[in-house]
Amino acid sequence: MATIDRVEVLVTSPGRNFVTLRITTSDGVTGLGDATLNGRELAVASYLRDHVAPLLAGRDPARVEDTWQYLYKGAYWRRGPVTMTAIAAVDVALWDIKGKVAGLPVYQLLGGRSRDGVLVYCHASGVDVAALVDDVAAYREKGFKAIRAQAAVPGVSGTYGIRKGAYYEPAATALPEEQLWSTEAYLDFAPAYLAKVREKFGFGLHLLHDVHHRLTPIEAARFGKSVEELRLFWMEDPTPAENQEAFRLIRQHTTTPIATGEVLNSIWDVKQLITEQLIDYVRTTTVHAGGITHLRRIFDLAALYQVRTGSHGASDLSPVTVAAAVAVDISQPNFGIQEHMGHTIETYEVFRGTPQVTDGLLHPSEEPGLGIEYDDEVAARFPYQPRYLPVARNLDGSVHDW
Ligand code: CS2
Ligand code: MG
Repeated sequence: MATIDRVEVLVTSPGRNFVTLRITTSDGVTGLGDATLNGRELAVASYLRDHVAPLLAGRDPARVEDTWQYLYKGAYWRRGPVTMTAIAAVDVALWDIKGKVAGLPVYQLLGGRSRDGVLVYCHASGVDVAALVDDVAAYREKGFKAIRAQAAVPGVSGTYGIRKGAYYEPAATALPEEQLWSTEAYLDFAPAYLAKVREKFGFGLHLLHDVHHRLTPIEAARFGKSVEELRLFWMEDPTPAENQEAFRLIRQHTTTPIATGEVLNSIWDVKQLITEQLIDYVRTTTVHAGGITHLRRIFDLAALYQVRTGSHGASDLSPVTVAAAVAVDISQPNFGIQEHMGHTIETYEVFRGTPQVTDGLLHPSEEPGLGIEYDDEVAARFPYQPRYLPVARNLDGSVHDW
């Protein structure tokens, strides 16, 4: 029997920080898992290096489920982003190994294709409405069928989601940047610019919007009602996600579909949202919700309640997560949509083989495992850089949800 021989925690920053776990078996087979937690990267690196690697040595790499249970139940302390990201990295690396040993891409191990390709949505944004409309047009030209639209609220420096250069990278400063936020200004402005986008492009486009946890339930209800005629694909994170019950009030007031879950890490965190049908799309990911093993458990629960999947796919999730997401998405019956922001060219040089979008769809690699190779030499050119997400403050100086 092959055993786990080597466990390495790799940190690189080709445009942004990524933490990657590489497991090597006694037969020389390697597997990769993403362990990136934006702004708290080294906490997961330490969790893996100091507390997980010593437990993995000598174990059977084929025992994916048992290793998951061992790390989850065996820690005694459960859930939370740091723990679940660390467990996810091990889980995904073991699935990668299992695929390579079997000579099959991971999606084949998950039951094979349920669909021809994975529908993705990209991010259009603008410093004003005209710039947003131009950006949406440019993404349509590239073949995207689903587009998220965000415009800078006039006078509000802390508007979420506005790209400045070629890439949107909110974790851009060595200490958190403080930005101003006004809910009133946002609520007056956002429905109007979303209406402009609809007016310009019609209904033959899936239009999405991310509220980014900034509203109270009653404000979110008002927002959802005010955009009902625009038939959004979804409004995302209308209110902070940790209070599952809060979504009931939003639900009772609007038919605008609701997506949430990018910051949630386990089936327990989404149980009420799903079983009480308080949302339409669950946004948990392989990297922050315990790997392929646990994510499928969440998605299967969601299927029973007609909740579809819509996994987070921002640039702070590494190409290893893109590959793992596509493997799950292509096979999962209740798949809805996959977020895809893309990565810098340098990132693609570190993570060779990352799936690319064609005609608005992602396709899984046909290579055994996940199909990603980590280039140590290129990675070494980009050492870790402390980077933090911004912090939002209301106009009176109090801290708001970013
Ligand atoms: C976002 C993310 O992609 C999204 O929907 O909400 O950009 C999020 O802000 C980052 O992943 C935070 O690390
Ligand atoms: Mg989001």
